[in-house]
Amino acid sequence: MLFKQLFDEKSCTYTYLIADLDSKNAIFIDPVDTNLDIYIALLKEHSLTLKYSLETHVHADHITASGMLRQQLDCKTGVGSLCGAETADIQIQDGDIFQISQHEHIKAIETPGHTLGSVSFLWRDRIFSGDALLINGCGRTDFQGGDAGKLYDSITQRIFTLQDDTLVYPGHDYNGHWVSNIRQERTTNSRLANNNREQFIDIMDNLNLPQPKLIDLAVPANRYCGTDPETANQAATQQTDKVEPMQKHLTAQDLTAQAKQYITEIDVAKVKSTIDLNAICLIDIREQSEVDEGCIDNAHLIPRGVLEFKIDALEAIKDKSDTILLYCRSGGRSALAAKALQDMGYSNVLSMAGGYEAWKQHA
Ligand SMILES: N[C@@H](CCC(=O)N[C@@H](CS)C(=O)NCC(=O)O)C(=O)O
Ligand SMILES: [Fe+2]
Repeated sequence: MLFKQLFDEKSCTYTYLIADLDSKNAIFIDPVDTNLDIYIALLKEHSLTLKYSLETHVHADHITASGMLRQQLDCKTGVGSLCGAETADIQIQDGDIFQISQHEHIKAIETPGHTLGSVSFLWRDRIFSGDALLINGCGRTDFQGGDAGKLYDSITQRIFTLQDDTLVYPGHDYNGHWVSNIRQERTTNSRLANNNREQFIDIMDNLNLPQPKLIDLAVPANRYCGTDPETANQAATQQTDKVEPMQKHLTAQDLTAQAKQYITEIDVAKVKSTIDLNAICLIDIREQSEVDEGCIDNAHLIPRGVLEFKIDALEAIKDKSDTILLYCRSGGRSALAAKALQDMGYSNVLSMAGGYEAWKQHA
C-alpha cells in the first residue's frame, strides 16, 4: 500500500492519498484545488488510477480539487449526504464502504458537529477525522449547521470509541502536528479530556473566531465540488453514464427524492393564488449568476451554499415557526435546502415545486 499525507500551507489543510500498489487503485481525501498538479504528478509517478475523491465536509477555508480531479481523471466524488453538495457523485452515508481493492477499503463514519454533514473515514488503523477531531483541538461549530453538542457526541461516541492505538489524521493542523492517536486525544485534548458535554459546549460557544477568509467563496464552490455548477452537472451526468459505481450509493437524484418525502412542496399556481409574498419570508437560493437572469420581486438572495449560516441573521424571520418559501432553478436544491432548514428547527418551510423555471412559465 501507499499512504501519503500532504500539507497545503496556505490553508493548513491535510490531504491524504491512499493507494493499493497491486491493483493501482487510489483514493484522495480532502484534496485542495491549488495542488491539483502535484496530485496528478503523484498518481502518474506510481501509475495509479484515482477511484474516488472524498471530502470530510464542505470546506469553508479552501476550495476542493475533487471536481477538477473528476473532470480530468474520471474519478467519483463523494461528500457527506447532509452537506448539500448535490453534484457529488456519491452522497456519503454512515457506514458506506469505499473499496480500494479486493482487500482494502475505507469506511465512512458520520461525525457531525463541525458542519451538519461532516464525516470521518476509517482505513485500517487510521481515522481521517476531518475537522471533527483535530490534534489537541477540534473544528469550530459556528457555521454550516455546526453544533457543539453534536460534535461532542460525535467525538466521544464515534471517534473515542475506536481502539486506543488508532492513529488520528486530522483535516487541518495550525501548530505543526501531523498525527496523533485516540489514547492521546482522549486523555490530553484540551477541549475534551477534562470537560463534560456542557463545559465543551460552553467553550465552543465562546471561541469568538473570525470567519475563514474564503468562506463566502469556498462554501458555495465546494457544494459543486469546487467547479462551476454547469460543468459540475455535466461531469456528474457523464460519470453516471460511463462508470458503474463499485456498489450502490445514493445519487443526488435519490437524495432529492428522499428530501421531498420530508418537506412540503408547493406548486407555483398555489403560491400565486394563496400566498401573500410580502407576508412571508421568500428566499432565492440560486447562485448569483442564475439570479442575474431574473428573480422574484422582494426575494432575499441567499445562495444554497451559505444558507445555513446566513439564515439566522435574516431580519425577516422573527421566529423559527415563521413561513419560509424557498426556490431555486427547478425545485431540487430548494427541496434539499428545506430539509436542511427543517433539521435546524425551522418548522414551516416550503419549497416551490419546479422553481423559477416554473414561475416564469406560469402566467
Ligand atoms: N484563519 C483561517 C480560519 C481557519 C478556520 O476557521 N478553520 C476551521 C476549520 S474549516 C476551524 O475549525 N478551525 C479550528 C480552530 O481554529 O481552532 C482562515 O481564514 O481560513
Ligand atoms: Fe472545516
